[in-house]
Amino acid sequence: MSAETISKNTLEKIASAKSVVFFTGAGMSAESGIPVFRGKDGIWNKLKPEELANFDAFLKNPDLVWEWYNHRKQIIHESVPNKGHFAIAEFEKILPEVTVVTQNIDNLHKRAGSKNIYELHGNIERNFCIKCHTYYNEEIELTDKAPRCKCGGLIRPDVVWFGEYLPQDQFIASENASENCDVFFIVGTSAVVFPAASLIYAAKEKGAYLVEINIESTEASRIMNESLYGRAGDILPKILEEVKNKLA
Ligand code: BJW
Repeated sequence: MSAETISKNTLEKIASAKSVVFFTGAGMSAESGIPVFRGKDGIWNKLKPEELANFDAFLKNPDLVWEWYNHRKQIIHESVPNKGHFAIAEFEKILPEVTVVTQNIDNLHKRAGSKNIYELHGNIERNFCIKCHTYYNEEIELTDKAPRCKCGGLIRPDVVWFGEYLPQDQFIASENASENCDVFFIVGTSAVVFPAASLIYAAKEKGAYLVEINIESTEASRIMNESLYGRAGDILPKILEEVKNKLA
């Protein structure tokens, strides 16, 4: 269905929901100028994930991986939340319980004002030493070379690379929210990376109403109750407006 027509049933489900989850991916931040991973303009078309987004790649070439994260950190620092992020933050004010479960590492939900956020793939603002696990946050300078900890160990960004476990507290809390929500939004994700994408199926299994917002269909589209095709920054404010009218 196009963004112009959000079904009456979907609006009613949202307006009467006790608990809503927004599960978000890179497409959520695309309109903020942060590139997505897959698809025609995706990062992985030009760069190989196996050379950059795994621990062995970091050990083999720490400076290259560090430089790539610095570059992305700069893009993220210069970006601001878009209308979609703000709409989700606003939903928190009008619905009883809203949880954001994000695969993004960019902090934009927080900067838009969302409070109840779980980060499945870490956060680019944090860094830690791979040897002694000391955390370094704002103190890290954006240098070309991978910095070293006082103990001599390499410092890496606190993000989840392929083959690494997700932060268990964030994943368990996300699973709990997904299994207990009435409406589960899937926004701007290709839904191909696991275990994050398993939350979509967990929510479905427990009877949540599933609404997808994406510019194109995804791996998970076939199990949606409603798919809204268009930009998250256009569709989310429209849904917010219509839900507000319904609740007024
Ligand atoms: C818009 C829009 C707009 C655009 N509006 N929409 C086979 C081989 C090897 C591994 C595996 C395998 N099978 C399964 C695995 C496991 C692997 C995995 O899932 N791989 C698959 C890709 C095959 N998973 C893992 O390794 C995970 N860990 C794990 O499984 O641990 C257990 C384990 C431990 C030890 C040994 C073995 C297993 C970890 C996954 C970590 C993912 N990390 C990354 C990088 C994070 C740091 C960084 O940013 O650099 O996370 S990869 C990347 O993908 C990033 C994202 O969070 C994640 C998901 O991508 P996302 O968000 O969906 O973005 P895109 O680009 O894919 O999609 C964007 C969407 O937006 C598109 O649909 C567009 O259409 C849409 N869009 N503009 C609305 N304006």
